[in-house]
Amino acid sequence: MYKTWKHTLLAVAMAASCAVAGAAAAQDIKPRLIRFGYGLNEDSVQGRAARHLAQELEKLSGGKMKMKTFGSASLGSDEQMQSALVGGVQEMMVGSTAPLATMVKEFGVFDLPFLFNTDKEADAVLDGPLGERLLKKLEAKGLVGLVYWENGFRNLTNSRHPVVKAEDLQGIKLRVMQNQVALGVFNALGANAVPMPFSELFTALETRTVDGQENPVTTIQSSKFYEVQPYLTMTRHVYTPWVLLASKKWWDTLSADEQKLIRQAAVASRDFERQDSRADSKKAMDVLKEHGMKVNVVSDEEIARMRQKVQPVVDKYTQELGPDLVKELQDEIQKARG
Ligand code: TK8
Repeated sequence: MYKTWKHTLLAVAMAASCAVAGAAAAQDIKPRLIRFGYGLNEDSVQGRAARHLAQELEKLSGGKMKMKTFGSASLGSDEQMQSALVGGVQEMMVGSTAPLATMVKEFGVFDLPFLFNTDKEADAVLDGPLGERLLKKLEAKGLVGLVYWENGFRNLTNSRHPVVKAEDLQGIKLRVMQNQVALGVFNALGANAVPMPFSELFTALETRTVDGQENPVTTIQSSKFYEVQPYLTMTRHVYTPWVLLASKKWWDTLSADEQKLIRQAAVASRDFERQDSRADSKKAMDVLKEHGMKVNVVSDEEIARMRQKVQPVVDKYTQELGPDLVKELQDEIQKARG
């Protein structure tokens, strides 16, 4: 009897010390429940990476930090979640850079079209000093920017007709992300740009409140836009990232150890997500074709024409966002091109 009791005690003590060692000297880690929201559905790149993040954090913290993930904008659209984080009523989220531009205007640079050619260039710039500096700027606004996930190169879908040249956009009501740059760019291309939160997009397409939208193929597939959008035009007109965010109000209540663990888990989720996104893009194209989407690729000559058409708007927003910032971005892309 005594012996069993002693053994049990020993086992408990050992298990406890293992857990503490696993949690990297985290004596001061309190049990936490972190609500993590995202806009796409559970069966998407965001959903898979959110679950990876939650698992990573639970592992790193020896089970003390628990994350519950909420997909399909069930905690709100990107814009609403941003406000909830600022107010400290939600802990974490992932969302697009576009709506962040209303708080830190510099995030609008990622809506300038035809900057990046490859995802490698995007990784280099986002993980480099420029990407870091933009994340830092969020702190004064009540948000902690942790890492960039890949949303990806965006392509166009619509329910009216194939878009082969810019003129085909004439009269197309096109949903765009909510900032001035995205709006200006698509109006310059001839579309009738309508800013709208992503969470309202499927219904708007289905009811024909709008005719089209633009997103990476991974999202066109996971959000089932193929059900309501017969035409897909490969434009790769812009590469947009997602940002992993924490509420600054909440972040400041965490211990240094807890903050470190979240940062570690964030980096792990980023690496997982980018790999998954790139593998999934290839699969998504097949699925879209299987579902009968008519796909066309815009020719290089036509892309050059589109570039010319948007140039005045790009010049205008370069002035507004900061010519030095845009120059630095272009220089970093050149450097990454080698
Ligand atoms: C999801 C959005 C989405 C974005 C958009 O909440 O709004 O079109 O591409 O991924 O952040």
